[in-house]
Amino acid sequence: MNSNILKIVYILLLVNILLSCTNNKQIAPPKPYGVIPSERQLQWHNLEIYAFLHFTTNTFTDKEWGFGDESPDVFNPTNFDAEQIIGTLSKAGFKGAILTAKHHDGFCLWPSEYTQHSVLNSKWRNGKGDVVKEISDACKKYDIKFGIYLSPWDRNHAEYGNSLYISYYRNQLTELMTNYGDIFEVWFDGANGGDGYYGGTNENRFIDRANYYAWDTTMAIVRKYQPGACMFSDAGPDIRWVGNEHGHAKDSCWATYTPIPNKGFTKAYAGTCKYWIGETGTMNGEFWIPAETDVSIRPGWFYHEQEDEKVKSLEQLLDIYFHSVGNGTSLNLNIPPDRTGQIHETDSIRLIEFKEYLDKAYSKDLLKGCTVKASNVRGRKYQPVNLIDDDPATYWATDDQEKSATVEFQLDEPKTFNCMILQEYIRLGQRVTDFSIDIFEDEQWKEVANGSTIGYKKIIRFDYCTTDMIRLKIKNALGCPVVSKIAAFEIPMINE
Ligand code: FUL
Repeated sequence: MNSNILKIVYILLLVNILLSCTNNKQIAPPKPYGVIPSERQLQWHNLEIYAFLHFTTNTFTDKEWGFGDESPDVFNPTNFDAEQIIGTLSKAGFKGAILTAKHHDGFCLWPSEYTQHSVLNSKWRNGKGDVVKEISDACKKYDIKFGIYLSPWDRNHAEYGNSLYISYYRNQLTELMTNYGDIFEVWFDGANGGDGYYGGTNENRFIDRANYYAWDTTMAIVRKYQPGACMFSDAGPDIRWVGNEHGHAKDSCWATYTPIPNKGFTKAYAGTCKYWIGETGTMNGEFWIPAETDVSIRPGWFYHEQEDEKVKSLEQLLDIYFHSVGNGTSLNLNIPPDRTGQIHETDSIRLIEFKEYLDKAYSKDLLKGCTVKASNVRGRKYQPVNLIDDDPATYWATDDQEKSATVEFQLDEPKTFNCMILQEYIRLGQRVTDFSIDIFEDEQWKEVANGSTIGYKKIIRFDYCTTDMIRLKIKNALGCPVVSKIAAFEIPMINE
């Protein structure tokens, strides 16, 4: 070997060593952008679909809001079966259930130590029953998370409006937080104060919404006994109301949120904030308070026989699903047990249809195994191939200064699809503000869909298209894009 060849070999070796050093250099992950979710919120995001169970004396009196003067005797389900209720939810793919332990009428579904106005004095199971216990036990059996709704407003209680009631409410909250195992969500309703029975006085009682519940102290009970539970109200602190009851979040939806108090209030609590902002949240908001979309499968929240014909159709449920889960919120779908104390057959059939549709829709991710390349990659650990693996802990990220970038997906053959799912790696905050999905057709890129936010999840639907090259174009983001998942599906048509 002459000396020139030797020199070239040495140089090549050196270049190789240098290159592998750069590749192996640990490049720091992006810094979190803005506020980020807590561990309990991350757990909650992953649930995506859970159920509301509205059940109380209203089920038997055919009301939506009981006045508070109902005799406990009216609560008498003929064949209460918690396992039928929770088993049905489990079969339908639901991950949690939130029970109205007490609605505005004040009747308690558990034998509370602090009142006689409960199952204790009902005919049901000769006063020995406990709906909260049976539902929470069934949740444990079916591995479904269990949540509690405890109405702050109580139209039965004689002391509602003064401080004695606040002690009562907190005692009840403590009972529920300590006697029924792990709770994943506690639901604080913003509907508070007005007319009621109030121990027989039958009057109007209005409360000082800003101070009456001393929410910070009341909520501390939940944090103390159930640190893993998320608290819901119009203003959080963990989950916000989506601001409507028809099941839609806005297409542009932020998990970040700055609750704005109503006029005359200095702080935003349940029932005291501009709740309609919940539909979009707040870009660059002060807190991470994602939205829950709550809506009923029937016109009312409680079961009414005359609504048996009005159970939402599969098309309606899917419309709700795509506008709630599809916009990064969780769906809390109310399925009210009927007078037997079970989920009505019509509702249960619909839930199974819903599950079957989603299973079919998501049965084949067309991006699996494709070749991926990005216009910018932060480093070896942040390759775009992370977008198509099944590991939610890996993600594609760009260099800090790159707020727009593209990723191309080369399929091995043309495929037809009409839906894509995108997910940001929200542990590092919500970032994307503008994106599109393009396909390569007739020798050029063509936009087939676009959106603004992605967040925990964005499900985007469009007309069927066929291609072997797809592009995700992040047009803008608040910080460098950090995206963990992208998938493409051919989903069955639905008539909305
Ligand atoms: C509202 C209540 O007044 C309804 O009865 C229902 O419980 C719904 C989920 O929240 O504010």
